[in-house]
Order: sequence, then C-alpha cells, then structure tokens
Amino acid sequence: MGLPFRQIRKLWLLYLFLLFFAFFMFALSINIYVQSLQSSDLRKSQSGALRRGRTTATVVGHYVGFGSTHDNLTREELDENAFNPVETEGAMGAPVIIPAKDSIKMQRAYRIHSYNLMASDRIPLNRTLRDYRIASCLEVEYNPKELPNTSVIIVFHNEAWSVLLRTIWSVINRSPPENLKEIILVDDASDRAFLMKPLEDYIAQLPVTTKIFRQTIRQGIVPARLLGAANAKGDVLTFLDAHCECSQGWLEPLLARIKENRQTAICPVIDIISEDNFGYTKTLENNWGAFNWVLNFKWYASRPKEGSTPATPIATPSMAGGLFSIDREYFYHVGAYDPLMKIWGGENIEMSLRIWQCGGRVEISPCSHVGHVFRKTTPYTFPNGVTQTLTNNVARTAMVWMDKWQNFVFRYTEVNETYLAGQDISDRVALRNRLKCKSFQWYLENIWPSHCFPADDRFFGKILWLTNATQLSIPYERRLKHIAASVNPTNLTDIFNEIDTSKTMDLARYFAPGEENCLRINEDEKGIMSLYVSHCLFDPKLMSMFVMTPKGQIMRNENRCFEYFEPSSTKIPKVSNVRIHTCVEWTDRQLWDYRLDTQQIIHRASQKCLTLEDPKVNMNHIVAEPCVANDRRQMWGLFSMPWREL
Ligand code: UD2
Ligand code: MN
Repeated sequence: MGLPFRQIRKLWLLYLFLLFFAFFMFALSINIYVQSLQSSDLRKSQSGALRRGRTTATVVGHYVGFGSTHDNLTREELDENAFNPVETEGAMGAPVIIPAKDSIKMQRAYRIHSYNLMASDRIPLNRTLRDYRIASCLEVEYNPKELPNTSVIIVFHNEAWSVLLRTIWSVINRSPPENLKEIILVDDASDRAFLMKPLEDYIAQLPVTTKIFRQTIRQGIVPARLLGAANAKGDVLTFLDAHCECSQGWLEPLLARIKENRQTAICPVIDIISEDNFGYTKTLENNWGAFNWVLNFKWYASRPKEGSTPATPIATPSMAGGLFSIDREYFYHVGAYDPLMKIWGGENIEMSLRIWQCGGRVEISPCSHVGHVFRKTTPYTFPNGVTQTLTNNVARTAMVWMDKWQNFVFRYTEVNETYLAGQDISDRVALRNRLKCKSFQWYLENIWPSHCFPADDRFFGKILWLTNATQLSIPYERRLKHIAASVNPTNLTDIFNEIDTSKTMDLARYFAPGEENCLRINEDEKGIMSLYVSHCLFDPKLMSMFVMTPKGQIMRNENRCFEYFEPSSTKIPKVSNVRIHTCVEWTDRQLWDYRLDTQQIIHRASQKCLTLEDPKVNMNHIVAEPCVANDRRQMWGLFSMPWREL
C-alpha cells in the first residue's frame, strides 16, 4: 500500500509543478501582450503625429463608433475616484505602462471614459511636459501686462477626476497669472459622486478663482459653453475640452494674436495625449482643418512655406472646435453659438463658416501647444440618438451657411424634407443678414480654394467605363461627336453644366445601374484606397462620385486625389502606378486632362492614359499606360450628376 501512495504523491507534485508552470507561462504571455498593446498604441499615436506632418489627413476629433461601453459597469465603479499618483509617472509627458497584473482592471476602467483611466490616475496633477515650441517661437517676447486677460472655460460631462484636474492644473501652472482671470467649469449634468461636493471643495482652495456652473439637464457642448461664457468676466474667452494639458507658453501667443486682431478665433496646435497610455506627443505646426462632404471635421497639412516666419499664425478653413480663444465681445457680436445645436458635433464647422463668412478669421498659432486626449469611441450617451443629434446639427449648419451646397450635403446624410421642415433657423438667418455675411461660394473660393466640393467651375459626377455597348455609353458618345475635340478642364465647365441641366440630353434617363460600369473606390481595413470598375450605383453614393477641378485634380470626398507615380520596376507582384492619395497642391503627379474627342483621362506630365488593364481577367486593376487611340480599355465618360438640388 505504501508504494502506490508514494507514487501518487509524486504525481501530485508533478501536477502541481505543471499547474504552476502553466500559470507562469499564462502570466508571462499576458504581460508580453499588454506591453505590446501599450507600446504599439504609442507607436500608432506617434506615427499619427508624424503622418499628419507629412501631408496626410488623419481622422481626429471624429467619432467612428458609438459603443455602449458602460454595459456591466457598476454604480460603484463609475463613482469611484481611484486617483493614486506616483511621483515620477508620466514626467516630461512620458507614457505610463501598467503592470501586467493589473491588466484586467485596466481594461475595465478603460471603458468608463474610453481612455486608460488607470494610467491617468497614476500621473500627478502637475506632471511636467517638454517645451514643444519651435525655435522661432522662442524668439518672440511677450509682455503679459500688455496682453488682455482671459477666462478659461471648460465644459464637461462625466470626466475623470485626474484628467479634469490635470487640465485645470496645467492652465494654472503654465499661464501668466496676470492673464488668467478665472477658470469656469460647466458641468453638463454629470452623475459621478466625486464631481459633486468633492469637486466644489477642491476648487474652492485653488490659487486661481475657479467657479462651477451646472446644467441639471444634459444639453451638450453648445448650451454648456454658452452658460460658461455668460458668466465669464475676462476680456477673452478661452475654451478647452476637459481632457487637455496646456504646455509651456501656450497662452501668450493666443492672447497676443487677439490683441492684434480682435476678430480672430485663434486655436493652439493640438498635440496628442495618447488615450492608451497618456504619453504626450507633439504634432507638427503645418496642420490645418476643414471638413468632408458630410461636414465631419478633417485635418489637412500644407507644405511648410519657405521664407515665411514659422511663428506667424496660419489661417484655417475650420477649427477642430474644442480649443480656442476669442475676444468676449466679438464672440457675442459674431453670434456666439447656435443654441439649438445640442449635445455634440457640428458647432465647430458652424462657427468656422460663420466667422469667416462674416468678416473674421480662424487661425492656428504654431507657437501655442496644447495636448488633447483623442478617443476612438465616445464614452457617453446621446439622449436623442446619435444620428438624430448629428443630423440636426449638420442640417442647421448647412441650411444657414452653405446656400445651394446644403442640398449636396443633405444627399449624403439622413437629412430629408421632414428634418428640414422641423428646423427653425430664423434667428440665425437674421444674424447672417444683419452682419451682411458673405456667401459659401466666396468662402470656398477665398478661404479654401483647394476644397473638394463640387462647384460651378468643375466636373462633379460619375466616371463611366465606356464599352460602347451600353445604354448610357451610346448616347454619351453620340453627344460627344458634336463637341470640339481637345478640351482642357478649364473649358469643361459649360459642357458639364449643359449635361446637368439639359432636358433633351438628360443622361440620367438612360441610367441603368445594373448595366453600366463605373470607376469606384474601395477602401480596405487599413484605410488604403484603390480604384476598380464595377456596376454604377444609382444612388449618388460617396464611393463613386468624383470632382475634377479646373487645375486638373480628380478628387473624391475628403480630399483624396488620383495620383500617378513611377513604380519601382523591381516590385513583384506588380503594383498599380495609379493610387488614391491625399490631395496636395504642389505636385504634377495629381494633374490630369480629359480629352473629349478620344474620351481618355490623361496624366498630364507623363502623357499616360488611365487604363482598365485587363477587363477580361479582372476589373480591379486600374493603371496608367501609354495612350492608344480607340483602345476601349482607356475610354471613360464623365457623367455629371446634379448636386445643387435636393
Ligand atoms: C471635437 C472637439 C470638441 C467639439 C466636438 C464637436 C477638439 C479637441 N474637440 O470633439 O470640443 O468641438 O469636436 O462637437 O477639438 N461634453 C459635454 N456635454 C456633452 C458632450 C460633451 O459637456 O453632451 C464635453 C466633454 O466632456 C468635453 C467636451 O464637451 O469636455 C468635448 O467633447 P469630446 O471631448 O467628446 O469631443 P471631441 O474632442 O471628440
Ligand atoms: Mn475632446
């Protein structure tokens, strides 16, 4: 009996050892996984910043998903304030790496605000940052006594304690005391216990006057900022989101610019605070903002201009919305905000169009750097539904400020007649008339000449692959016979207007979406776009609509252009030499001509033709090849679509 028992005991030891080993391996792999997650996020945010500098537009400040992130989180978890700083964490803007043993708790806490709350809770409220200013900015001297003072207005809905207070402390620590009149917090109906009395007690002992105003019913950013502004006493209003960190010297250039020109809304360069580890990454100074066909804000970048002083503010067609300074009186003069824009979205575009069209300026100061936590998903609810809210705000912006372009925007959104009928915009229209504001056409031509919208001076519509056999291509080609041969984009205008409006030649009547083939754009999971040919969709769907500008750029939504490039001959498999790339103004790679007599789309510099390489084999390979007369693979029809009417 003794022997088997001893054997069993040995086996037990073995089991125990194996169990221990398995657990060890598990813990190790989790550790490696979590660390790789955090560092890859770090890489992502860093490369994001670099990419923005390299003229590629990145999507920021635009929500891609509205998750129900709060499922399963308990009231206790939401109300808990776990701020527990470690002195050296996050110093000089460094990222925080959470030990693997806490990874499950970390992920749970992440869902409360869609950022790594546990990382933030480890960083002191007054952590140090680098000085992110470029050399030419350091040369500028400001005398705080000669600058106006400002009220800093921070609106929030359920922000984390450490994140909100780090925003406040960065303002206090890095603003000249003479210029910081007060800090005004507006609570947009938060429900977290620590944002109630504990917050009031905390701000009462701050070295700078800090007041809090509360909206009892959730109304959103615009009503909250209006409440803050109404209570502000500073010469200038400076708005910040509740998850920012102001860096060295951020305020002076903003105030100085307003002193110089009181009709300017001036924004800082918005640096990136990683939502995954709270590392602070500088972005480059040549970014500016505009919007796409459905009025989502987008970043663009310009080539840094040679010879100009980089310290001068750059004009931007649109502000991102969250971070800017504006003279208090001018803010009201120019119409403050549209109070009927609720919750989130649209107010940044509305304000930008309004200020520009009514005689002011929107600019970014390259000398002012403020970090902001950009999130991938929104952590909070939209009381009336996301679509309803965003559509309402977009509709109001477009109706008041975009003239005939509003219908173009409505085609790609949920806006319909019922929506429009329900909107009372009379006050805003009265404002526009009172201030004698300029048209949206003026805005496009003067403030955003490189825009991607349709206009009277350019083609807008579908690009057909002309097989000469379909219902559409036959009348299209017949019509072309009556038009003078070689035409360059500048005199295409009349021709396309004619197609658009002429009753007899209304090609839409021939349109059989199932039979015609159109040039379309595919976007893969990585966001890389490519051209292919497939059935035309009857709806004017985004993916198959193009703009051809008088200069010769062929664009789609979001400033993406057809670009020819010489591929390296060694590449196998062969990649296409035509790609979809961010539009830039300074390259001939993106300039094309359309020849009506041959129906070819020709890359101007190389004189190569856009070609569907081998239609029998696949419709996904669009290249540029030497032009050959009557080669069906190179024949395209520009089919104008109406955009001025709904
Ligand atoms: C960007 C802007 C943001 C605003 C928004 C469009 C930046 C860095 N941020 O989105 O300021 O212009 O575009 O509307 O340019 N909040 C409330 N009540 C609400 C919703 C939000 O008080 O119902 C607060 C929120 O706590 C935050 C601020 O408003 O402090 C902006 O909201 P966000 O950070 O979710 O917006 P963001 O940065 O994605
Ligand atoms: Mn924000």
